[in-house]
Amino acid sequence: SNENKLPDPSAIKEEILAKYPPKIARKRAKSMVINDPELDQQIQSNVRTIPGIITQRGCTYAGCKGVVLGPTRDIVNLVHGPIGCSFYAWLTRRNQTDPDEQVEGGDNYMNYAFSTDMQDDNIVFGGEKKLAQAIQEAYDIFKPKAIGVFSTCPVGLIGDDVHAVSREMKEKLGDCNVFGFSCEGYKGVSQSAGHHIANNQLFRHVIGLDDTEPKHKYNVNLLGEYNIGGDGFEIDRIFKKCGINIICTFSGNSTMDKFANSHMADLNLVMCHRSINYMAEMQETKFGIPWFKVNFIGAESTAKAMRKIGEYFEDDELKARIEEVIAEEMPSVKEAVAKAKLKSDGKVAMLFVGGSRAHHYQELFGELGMQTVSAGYEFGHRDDYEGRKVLPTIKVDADSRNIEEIKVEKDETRYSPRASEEKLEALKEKGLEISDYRGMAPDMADQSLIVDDITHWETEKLIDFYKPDIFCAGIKEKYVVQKSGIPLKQLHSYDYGGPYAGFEGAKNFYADIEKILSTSIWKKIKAPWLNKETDPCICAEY
Ligand code: CFM
Ligand code: HCA
Repeated sequence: SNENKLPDPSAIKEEILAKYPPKIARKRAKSMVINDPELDQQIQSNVRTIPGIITQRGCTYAGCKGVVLGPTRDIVNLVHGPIGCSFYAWLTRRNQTDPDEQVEGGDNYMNYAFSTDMQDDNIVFGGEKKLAQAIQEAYDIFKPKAIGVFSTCPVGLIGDDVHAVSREMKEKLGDCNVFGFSCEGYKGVSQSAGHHIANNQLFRHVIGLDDTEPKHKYNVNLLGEYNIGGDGFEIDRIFKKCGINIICTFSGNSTMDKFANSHMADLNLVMCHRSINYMAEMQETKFGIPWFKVNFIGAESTAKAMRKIGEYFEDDELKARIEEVIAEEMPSVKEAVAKAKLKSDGKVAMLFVGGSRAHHYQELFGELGMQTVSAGYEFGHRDDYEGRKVLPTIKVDADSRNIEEIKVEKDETRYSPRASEEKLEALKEKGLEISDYRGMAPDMADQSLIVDDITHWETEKLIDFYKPDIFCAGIKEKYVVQKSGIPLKQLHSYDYGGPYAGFEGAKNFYADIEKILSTSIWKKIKAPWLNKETDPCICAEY
């Protein structure tokens, strides 16, 4: 939290709500919380967006196909649906990969857009035959290790059984792991349902297939890191330097083989909790792999995460190495931040992104001396705002309605002896609570405004109120915000920059924010919709 006193947003909150019909105002009021870190506040989240209101959200298919499975290079991700669903998910997320990592010229299908290209007659007569043909065709051309089949909205509406077709084709092809995802776009209330479906199917069809003992001393998985703009590469660099082996990252720069062997890890590190907590929980239950939350966004958070890992392994040599690495990396970070701070110190930011970055990036802005006055997730759940303490009370998650809960049982043959009850108790005593993390709210200042699933109307009004020096969101928000005079930094794609994770990433971020804050170009712009002469559609009320 920050000592700077923030303006009281209650009046602007009332003004925003006054524009809505009463029923909608009552609903939106619960998703807008004036933060008081002292109070046990609740925020409404993970509920259906009100029809007719425009927000930032995407769909279940995006969360499953694009987010979780998108960054895996050697699986053919075949979209069963109309071509648009595949086209608009084609290389838009900037997840990077290194096909030469294990063997030179290794398989990489990420550049392709695979689709069954559903047509009207498939909607009327069914598309299962076409799907089987497409799987066969992809197999004949690429001979991939695996093919994932992703359902789009029409698949659910007409009832094509992607799982039955996948099973049949897996049997027919013999050496290719074919499995389907019931990730129809309309399921759940946002991308979040898609994460859950992806986690379940990966766990069911891939995790645990390869029991090879890792050769390294310290073996971890990094969960919820997608290698956007090369973030995962920078984290890999730091881990290598410290002598820690990442068996598998879920799912940045991942391969099917890495997934299959990931249950042999000693520890799971969870970066984006929202998208991958299901995997952490299931691996903990079945294989006894403990997990804790880490954040590699921010140099200080990176150092903190590495130290926590050192503590976990209880090895003095490792701890000393981690300290050495931090000492090597920090001086240039400090130099970079001091330079950027000349521009950034005391400035304010607003962050409205996804399900974790609106929290994680507050660390980086904090290092720059900038305060986040208002923030929110697109599709976070209450635990992402409030911390894990709320988990037992959120059983009625709106998005779990259509998701098959998979029953996970302890696997005695593989259960990690490293995760004994005593070990977990000992860690707790050291203040290293396993499976514990803080949400966004306790880390934000008194009177900051937290808004879930923010609408365009709310965005406009809040920009007017706070007049932030920078607004962080995605591509759909970017140009509207900039035309209203405020620079927008994309925290999804990084505006084609990055990496921003780890030590090198922090330096990149400082420099990019410094550049943005050094220009006054956006203030010189007059939004076209404010010009009555040139905009014929102007609303009288504006
Ligand atoms: Fe996790 Fe992500 Fe995010 Fe996310 Fe996303 Fe993303 Fe995001 Mo875009 S997995 S919740 S569904 S950190 S794609 S890499 S940037 S909205 S904040
Ligand atoms: C998604 C992907 C997205 C979109 C980003 C944006 C991403 O939600 O389907 O709106 O700019 O990070 O690529 O979140």
